[in-house]
Amino acid sequence: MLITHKFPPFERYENNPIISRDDIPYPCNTVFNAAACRCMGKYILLLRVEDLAGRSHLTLARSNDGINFQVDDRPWVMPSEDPLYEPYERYGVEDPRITAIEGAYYITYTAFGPYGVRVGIGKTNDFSTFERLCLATDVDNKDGVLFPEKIGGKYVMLTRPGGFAGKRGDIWISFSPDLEHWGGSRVLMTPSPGGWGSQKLGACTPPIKTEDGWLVFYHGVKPTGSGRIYRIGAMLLDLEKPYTIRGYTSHFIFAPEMDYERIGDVPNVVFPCGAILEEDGTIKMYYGVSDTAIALATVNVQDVLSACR
Ligand code: BMA
Repeated sequence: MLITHKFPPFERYENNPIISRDDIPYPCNTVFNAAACRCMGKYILLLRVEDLAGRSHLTLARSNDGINFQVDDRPWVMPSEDPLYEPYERYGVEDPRITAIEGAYYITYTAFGPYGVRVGIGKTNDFSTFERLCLATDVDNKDGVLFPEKIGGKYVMLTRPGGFAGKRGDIWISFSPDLEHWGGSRVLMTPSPGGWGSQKLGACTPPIKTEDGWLVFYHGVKPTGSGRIYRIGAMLLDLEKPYTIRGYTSHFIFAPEMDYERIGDVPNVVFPCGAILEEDGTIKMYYGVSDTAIALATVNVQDVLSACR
C-alpha cells in the first residue's frame, strides 16, 4: 500500500541547535536529550550532559522565551553515591523526562550501571532540590515516561523493556499506587517488521492531554547498513483507558534531515525528551540531535492530532 499522507508541518528553529557544548559553562563532551517543562513563569530544560569520561549527568537550563537558555554552572543530578542507587547509576544518569503531577515535578531518567539500565524516578517542587524516590524497574528497561494525572486512582508510566543487543524493544504501560510498586503491565505498541521503527520503539515525551486522547511522541529505530536511524511518530491513547491506542501516525512524522541531525557522535538521531503545549496550540518539541546538541522544532497540536486519526 502506498502511503500518501503528508508530514505535519514541523518548523525547525532557524538558529538550531539551541544548546551545544559551547553553552555549557564547564568542560564536557556533549549535551543532548533534554527534558522540558514550564515552572514559575520560566521554561526549564534538564539537559543530559556527557562528561569527558563519557558518562552522563543532568544539568538545568532556564529561559524566559523557550529559545534562549542560560545553563547552570554546575550539574544538578550526578550519579548517586548512596549505596541503594550507586551500583545502578555508576555509568551515568541519562535521558530525563519531566512530568508535572498535582503541583510537583517528577523526573524519570535512565540509570545506567554494570547490570544494565533501569528507570529511576525523582522529584522536585522548585528545581532547587532534587529528591530520589526509587528505581522503578529492574534491568533492562528505559524510556520511562509518566502521565501527568493519575488514571483510575493510579500513576501510569510507559517504559521500554528490552531492545538491547539488537533485540526487539516494545513500549509497555504499567500502573502504580505510589510510584514505586508497578504492575498491571501490558504491551502497548510493538515494532513493525521492515518498517521505520522495525528494531525498537520507545516513548519520548510525557503525554499531553488533548480532546482526542493522550498525545505521545515516540521514537522508532531502524537498523541500516550504515547504522541506526532514530525517527519520530505520534500516538493517541484513550484518556480513561490509556492502554488503548486511539490512533497513531501511519508513518514517521519527524526525521533527521539537517546536517546537525545527521552528523555528530551518533549520526542520524532525533530524540525528543520534552514537549511543551502553548496556549495557542503550538507544541515546542525539544530534541537531542546526533547525541551532540539540543534543537527545537514547533508544530501545531491540531496538525499532529489529524495525522494520528
Ligand atoms: C538510545 C539512547 C539515547 C540516544 C540514542 C542514540 O539508546 O541511549 O540516549 O540518543 O540511543 O544514540
